[in-house]
Amino acid sequence: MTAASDRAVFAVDIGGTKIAAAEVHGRHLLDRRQTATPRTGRGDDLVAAIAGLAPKHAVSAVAVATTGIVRDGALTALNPRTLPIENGYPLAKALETALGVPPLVVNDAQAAAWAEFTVGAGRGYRNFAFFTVSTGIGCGLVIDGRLQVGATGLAGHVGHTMSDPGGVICGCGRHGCLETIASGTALARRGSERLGRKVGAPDLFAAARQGDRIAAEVIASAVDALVNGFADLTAAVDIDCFAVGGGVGLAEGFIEALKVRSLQLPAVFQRPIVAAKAGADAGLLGVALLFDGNFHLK
Ligand code: BMX
Ligand code: ZN
Repeated sequence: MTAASDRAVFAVDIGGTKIAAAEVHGRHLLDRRQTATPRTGRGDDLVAAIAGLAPKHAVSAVAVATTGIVRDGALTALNPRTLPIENGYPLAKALETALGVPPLVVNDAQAAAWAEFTVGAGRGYRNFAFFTVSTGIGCGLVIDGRLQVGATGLAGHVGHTMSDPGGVICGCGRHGCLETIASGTALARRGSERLGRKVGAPDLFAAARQGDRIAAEVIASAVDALVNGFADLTAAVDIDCFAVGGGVGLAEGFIEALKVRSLQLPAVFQRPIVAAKAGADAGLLGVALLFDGNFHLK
């Protein structure tokens, strides 16, 4: 192993709306900056935006967390509504050309799960799941202490397991995915439909707090879908603890509602549900920690 932790890692987190970057020294983020994600559908525009965020001095280590499926350094959107991009865009290769060093590229939720597992809410567990409930629903799994990426990069994409067989079509092409019921985007869409006026997820939470029964029902169906998703995952791989983050996940009362609903499940499926701790920059930190740990993707 090199003395990787002695040097800064230029870490990048590509989301559907913004690209964040920082120089990560050990566990510390310095010079954090961000720019709007170019939603042109062209991977080269993402790379140009990242190059614009790079430090002026030469970088010796680059680590990238990104929404979407990462396979052999190539990026494909599972839900192209989140990030429009050509299938199999060679992100690692293009970044190496732009920045001069081969980067580590990992899915955003997988990277954030690693940060939570290493320094956040997942410390001390061996079988751990991190969920981000935000624009979409991302998930990263650590099983027996190892981050799961999967043979094709798909591991943890639990946002695209089925919650409602008769549900609406998802950007991934399946019907009734968890992401179509419980993501921030889904809450805004379902809330707007049911209330007959345009609302965002924060408006829906505010309405529910003020006693609006319909808003509360829409949120309750998201809570129900997520808790059942947790139970499915527990049945599949016996998770020890679920940490929940993201703008919706950390909305006031949401985790409490998940816990209350979870107590109605048969005891065998119940697991601790806790708030994520690594914060909004968990993706940046996690991918830098993976880099420092000489993490290799297949
Ligand atoms: C989508 C999918 C996942 C991602 C998740 C959370 C794409 C482009 N993204 O399910 O890879 O982890 O969203 O992403 O298919 P976020 O941007 O909402 O945090
Ligand atoms: Zn889907």
